[in-house]
Amino acid sequence: MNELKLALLLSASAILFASCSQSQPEGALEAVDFTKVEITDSFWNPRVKTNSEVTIPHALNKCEREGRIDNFKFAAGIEDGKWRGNWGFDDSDVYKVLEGMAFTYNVNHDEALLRRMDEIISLISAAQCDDGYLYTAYQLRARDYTWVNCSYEKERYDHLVESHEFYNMGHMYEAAVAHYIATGKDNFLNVAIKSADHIYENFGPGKTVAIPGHEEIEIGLLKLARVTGNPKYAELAKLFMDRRGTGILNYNAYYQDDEPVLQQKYARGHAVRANYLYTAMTDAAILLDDPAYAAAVDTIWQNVTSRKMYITGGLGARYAGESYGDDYELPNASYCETCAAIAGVFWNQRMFLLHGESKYIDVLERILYNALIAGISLDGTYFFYPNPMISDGVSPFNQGASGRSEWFGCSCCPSNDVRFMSSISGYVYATSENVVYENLYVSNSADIRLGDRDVRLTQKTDYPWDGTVSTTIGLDRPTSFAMRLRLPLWAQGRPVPGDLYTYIDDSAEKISVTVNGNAVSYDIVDGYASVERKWKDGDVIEIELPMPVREVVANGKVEADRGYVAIERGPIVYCFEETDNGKVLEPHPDGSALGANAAEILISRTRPFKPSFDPGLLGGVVTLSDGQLTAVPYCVWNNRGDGQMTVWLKQ
Ligand code: FUB
Ligand code: ZN
Repeated sequence: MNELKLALLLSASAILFASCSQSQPEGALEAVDFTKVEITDSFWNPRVKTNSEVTIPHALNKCEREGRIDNFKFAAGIEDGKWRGNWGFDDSDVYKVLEGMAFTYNVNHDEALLRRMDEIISLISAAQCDDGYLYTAYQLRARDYTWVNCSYEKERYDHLVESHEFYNMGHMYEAAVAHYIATGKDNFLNVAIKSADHIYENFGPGKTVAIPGHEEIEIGLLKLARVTGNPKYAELAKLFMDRRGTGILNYNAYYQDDEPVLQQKYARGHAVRANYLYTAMTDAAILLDDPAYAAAVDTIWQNVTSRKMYITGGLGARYAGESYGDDYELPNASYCETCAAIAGVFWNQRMFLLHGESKYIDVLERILYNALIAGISLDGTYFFYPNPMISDGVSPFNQGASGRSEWFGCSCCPSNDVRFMSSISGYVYATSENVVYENLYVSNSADIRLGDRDVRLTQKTDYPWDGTVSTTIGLDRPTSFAMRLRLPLWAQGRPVPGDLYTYIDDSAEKISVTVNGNAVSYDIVDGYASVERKWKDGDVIEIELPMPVREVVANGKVEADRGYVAIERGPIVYCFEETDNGKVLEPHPDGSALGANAAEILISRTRPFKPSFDPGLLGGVVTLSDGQLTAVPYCVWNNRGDGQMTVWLKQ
């Protein structure tokens, strides 16, 4: 890639931050920025509100009480004090919470929130060394006295394999970019630039050949490249990725270092690390217009979605090493870290932007509505780190707890929830030259720039409980373009793109689309119902997605699920909790139910499950009942106390 081409691409592309881009290369896909979409529904809106009103203050409070903010103060020399915390990468929680605050500020323009961000940013800025280095644990020589989990050395960059110095910086860059976009202020962005310049000078071309043990900085660098237009940050991100598999980390698969990334054909190692890497590789494929990167992520994506993904979209089978398992290794006592789910959404969003096909959003949706939001309680203050398919209600699967926890010693997941939940509106729409993609169905109103035209969309739906979605189009003058409405695979008789899961009854009704009440024929383009016409102000396009209750079976190669069935409706995967059904698991021969795959409930195919909306239950959900058994959405399990739970039932 020559520098000029890279610079041109840099100035013309955007992910999540469409408002930053100046122009759009012909046909390039852009996500409609989260600031342009106001969510108005009763599923996501309460969650986003809880995030801003409850979870952000909760996480900030935890960061304050556990010394994470003071550590910046001490490193800056503003006050005397010793580093306090659990892990050297504790700084990253502050960055992630700041990122969530920035996204939230863009929605509510709360001056107090802006001031609080500025206070923390001024500490971060003061803590940064003159040369750009920033990592409070080393700056405060934490290991000399308190660093409980420290197996690291003590000088900067002397143990990059585990210190997470670059991981911290990646989160800082993401937060700084979000803050810049949200506020227009460059106080945080300048800290990020100073750090990235410092890392480039020390580890860039011709300098020390090192890589981080935990990917993340690559994502941040690519965002920095976009927002500053400076190609050297993309160059550094690519360098860090291309150095993998050259033995720097002893060819260790845990760190995705056993092969060069372009030769990797399957997901391996620590799942969050892996998914952050694949996110960055996909972003680099887009930004640098690099077909080799695109081919590599296509192959890995195929492996993950057809062999390594849970029915909930959860990623990462093993507790050991928090890692991906082998092909079809999907035990129900699954790890499925919340961070891995969030990273899975990041990755699939970029896969969609790379290829424009709906199957990536299908996978994104499965992760989003199931594995990801299961990680946070409805009240916004309790969290899961792993997200298993089964729980015996007593085994301490959640970092020592048998249910949700308020925070963790390593609190990567709660702080990731904070930043993710405030950015959900950025996943609803995308555009290309003459096309609007409706990717997620959620009541909202959106202002979309399509070329030189403004398009206002107002979506109304009770999704995910009901499949009717109507979108009113607002225009200043009649305009020709294509509306592409995603045809979810689940509405076409298929749960996933590959054959990892199938519906027992895979029949599918025709999906109807109307314009102003009249049925229209549509083309199917890349998995979307595409209706191209000259739209006029007030036109209403409506899609009706049938939502029968579906029974799902896993591919016979998934040993854990042989003879078992799971239940879905629309994008929602269901589970059976003890609260509704009494004990749902057979005891394991060794006395514990967790780890067993057995569930004693026998599902009767002659008594089909019927949906009914219960407004008073779990924030308002559709439950499924066959008269004897009641299933609730997996995403809201363990909101009524600890107890047994299973997704899979014996057939
Ligand atoms: O190492 C940083 C984070 O902590 C990882 O991404 C998580 O898996 C947890 O181990
Ligand atoms: Zn995590």
